Amino acid sequence: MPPETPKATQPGVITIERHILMEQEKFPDSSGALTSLLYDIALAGKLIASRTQRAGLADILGSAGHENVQGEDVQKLDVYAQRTIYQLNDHTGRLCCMASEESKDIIPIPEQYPNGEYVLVFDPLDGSTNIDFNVAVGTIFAIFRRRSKSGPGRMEDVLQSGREIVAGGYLVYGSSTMLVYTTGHGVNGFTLDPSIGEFLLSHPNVRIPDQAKYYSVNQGYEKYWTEGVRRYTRWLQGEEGSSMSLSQRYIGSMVADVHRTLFGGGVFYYPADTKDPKKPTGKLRLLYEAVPMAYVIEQAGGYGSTGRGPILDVKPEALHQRTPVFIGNRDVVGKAEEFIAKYDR
Ligand code: AHM
Ligand code: MG
Repeated sequence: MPPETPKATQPGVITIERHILMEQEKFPDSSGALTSLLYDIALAGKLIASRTQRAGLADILGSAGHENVQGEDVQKLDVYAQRTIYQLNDHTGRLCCMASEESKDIIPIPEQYPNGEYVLVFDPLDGSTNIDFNVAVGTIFAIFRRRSKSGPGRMEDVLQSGREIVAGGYLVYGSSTMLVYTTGHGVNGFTLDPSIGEFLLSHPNVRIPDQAKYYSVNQGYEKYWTEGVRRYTRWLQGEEGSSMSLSQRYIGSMVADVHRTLFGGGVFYYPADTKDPKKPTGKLRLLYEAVPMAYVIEQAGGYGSTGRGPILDVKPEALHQRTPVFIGNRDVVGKAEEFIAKYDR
């Protein structure tokens, strides 16, 4: 008997490479640049994960000895993460520029390399103050199509609203390393199998649970909050006429806090406060933190708000612009908007 021709079946194990290619097949006219870009981000994630897991061993713990553009102490792993993402992407001809939380200005593509059609914005190592305590940290990214026609990328290419994103997501370096991303067709999560060095699809078509479970905020800053945010927090605790009573969790790494919110349900928020007069709109940055995470959560059925409207609608005016952030279940985040509209005029 001649051997049977194998039939095409659903693959048992889907690597991130295969998944990205399967996504690309939905767009027959695509150049493949976005596919390769996403794959390079996954590769950067593997390199950063391997470094963070050795953080206590190599001479990489602690401060690199200088401040970043936000006036914060730069950790050595921040430097490594920034360099890794930059070096994997500077020469590929896919990007016309990059922008990072750790760089004051737009990061140009070196002259000897071609400029491409996309823009990459990223926070190379979010939550890095937690590194010394072996707490989960992460990388956040978003990809936009350039607006200018050609040549080096310009400010107009970077300052786009979240509605213009073509892909976004994050990596969380926790008890395992995960990559969660979306190209606007649902959210998928991949877990790094360290024994084979591959991201495998572990969480297909992620949806935020209907039932909210946790609220997540730095409650140590309550004295700096507005009346609306204070009352909202009491509502989450079951007061102010609320029928829900949520548990509180706060890691202090946005990626990890939003990751838990995405899979566990609830709300993560970092509101505007009066703690630092230089940061009246809170600590988190619109482009590198709020927008990509809001994009992921909305793609998973949730909602991201500034407290007064959708984060994705905000048109950035400056590279390092900050914004209040409320991210989680649609109804729970919507309630924050109600309290803020009522009490914080
Ligand atoms: P970073 O990008 O410098 O690490 O700062 C952002 C981090 C977020 O991950 C986290 O949500 C927030 O800072 C925690 O700030 P705080 O310590 O004020 O609660
Ligand atoms: Mg950050």
